[in-house]
Amino acid sequence: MTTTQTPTAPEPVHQRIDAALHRLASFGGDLVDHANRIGAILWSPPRIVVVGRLKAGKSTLVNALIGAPVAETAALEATNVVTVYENGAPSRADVVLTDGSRGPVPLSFGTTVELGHSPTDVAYVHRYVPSQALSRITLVDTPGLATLTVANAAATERALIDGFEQTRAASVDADAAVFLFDSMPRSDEIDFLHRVGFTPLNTLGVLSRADGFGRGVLGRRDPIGHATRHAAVLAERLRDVVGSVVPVAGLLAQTAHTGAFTERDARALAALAPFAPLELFDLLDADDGTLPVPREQVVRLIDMVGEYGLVHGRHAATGGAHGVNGWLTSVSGIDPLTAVLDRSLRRFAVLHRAGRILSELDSLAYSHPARDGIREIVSTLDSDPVLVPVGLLRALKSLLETDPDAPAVAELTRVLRGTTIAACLDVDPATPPEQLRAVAQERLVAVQAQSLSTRSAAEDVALAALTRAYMSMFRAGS
Ligand SMILES: Nc1nc2c(ncn2[C@@H]2O[C@H](COP(=O)(O)OP(=O)(O)OP(=O)(O)O)[C@@H](O)[C@H]2O)c(=O)[nH]1
Ligand SMILES: [Mg+2]
Repeated sequence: MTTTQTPTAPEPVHQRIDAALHRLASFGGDLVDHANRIGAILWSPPRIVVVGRLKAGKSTLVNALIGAPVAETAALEATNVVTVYENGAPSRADVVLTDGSRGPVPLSFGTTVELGHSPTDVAYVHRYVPSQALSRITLVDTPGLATLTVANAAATERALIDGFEQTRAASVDADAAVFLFDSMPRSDEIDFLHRVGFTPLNTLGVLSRADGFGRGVLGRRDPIGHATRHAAVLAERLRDVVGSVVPVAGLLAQTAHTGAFTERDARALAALAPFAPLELFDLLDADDGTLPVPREQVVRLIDMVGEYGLVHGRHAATGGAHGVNGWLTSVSGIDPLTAVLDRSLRRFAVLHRAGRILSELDSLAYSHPARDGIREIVSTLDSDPVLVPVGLLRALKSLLETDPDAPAVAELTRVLRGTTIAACLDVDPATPPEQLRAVAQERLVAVQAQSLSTRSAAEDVALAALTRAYMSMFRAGS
């Protein structure tokens, strides 16, 4: 490992686990099936779940990310079942019931799922959509959390808890979360995230509906600029919950990415250019025929680009639908969001998935008649320096569950976040390799000293994982 390489790159992690699965399959018998089943988990894209309050804009954001209007967002239609959107052709849907059974369900009008079951019997709907965007991640849309809809929260929780044995088949196995809120999240929403086992490393905050933030488009401050500054404040306040907070106007991104905006819409928007913003809304309210385009057309524009787009998108409309789509994309914040999803969130999602697979192997090593051979495979993986970050993340998760105030929490988080050895050690990026070695050795000694008086089994595991991490950093410099 050199200082320029990331110690948490996922691809070598995949290769190591794949090699271990080949060894597992070589034992023959039912272990071939186990290896295939676990291999399918390994090679499928990580699952990112979108959670948040009722009407926070979750389904709209899912559509924007997929680039097709597949998730229901009608103002009166709340999402009432967890829905997994996975890349696949032809477009189709399965329903997975709470007893783990699964069967195909028809799609009406090409997108709406005909459940044929009461939502309380449904664990989740599995939608296959041909989509380039879904080839790297699978997205999971969830019913909104709200104190008034306990059933919704229960449905989401039931599908997210990574249950073993009896609930495994009915769990969506999420690896990371996008947490949407349009103001400060409530404590019950935060509790929910902790309960389903997400850490700030695999949770990204989204300040949604940024186009209407504060007093909206008619306010003194630009809502998106205001939302951007507020996102930085929220990121600081929510640092125990999310890794960062990105402001996003999902509606604007959805319109731009789904091709909903036509040339006719662009002409109508351009025709509204002569009016001052306030005058525009007054004329719309008065509905006295003074507007140069029919009222329904203006209402359609607001449905697609919001009041913000109506006011500020007019200048872009002279460039036609293409001009408007480009402008919508740039102000929506979708590109920065996609970049974070693709880099940090996906990285931790992949590590999380790898951890899940190691747990599967652990339980096989415990229960299978060929346990000795399987234990050998597990111990080879456990001592592999490439899998160090997987062990760190597993240790962090269990420490957060049992002893969230333990000092190792901050240390594990820092080492996991680092993409270079210097960052993992929290030293100047220009630190020469021999000095990095010395710092790694100091940390190693400190961790070993702490190991003499631990408070819990989870802390023991955490310190062992840190020992392995510092050891591999120490060796990397030699
Ligand atoms: N102006 C504006 N409106 C938005 C934005 N995102 C969503 N909306 C609107 O908010 C309403 C709810 O959006 P959804 O995406 O259905 O919200 P949801 O969180 O999936 O709602 P539930 O599934 O019912 O919890 C819809 O009318 C959307 O058009 C946004 O970024 N800006
Ligand atoms: Mg929804």
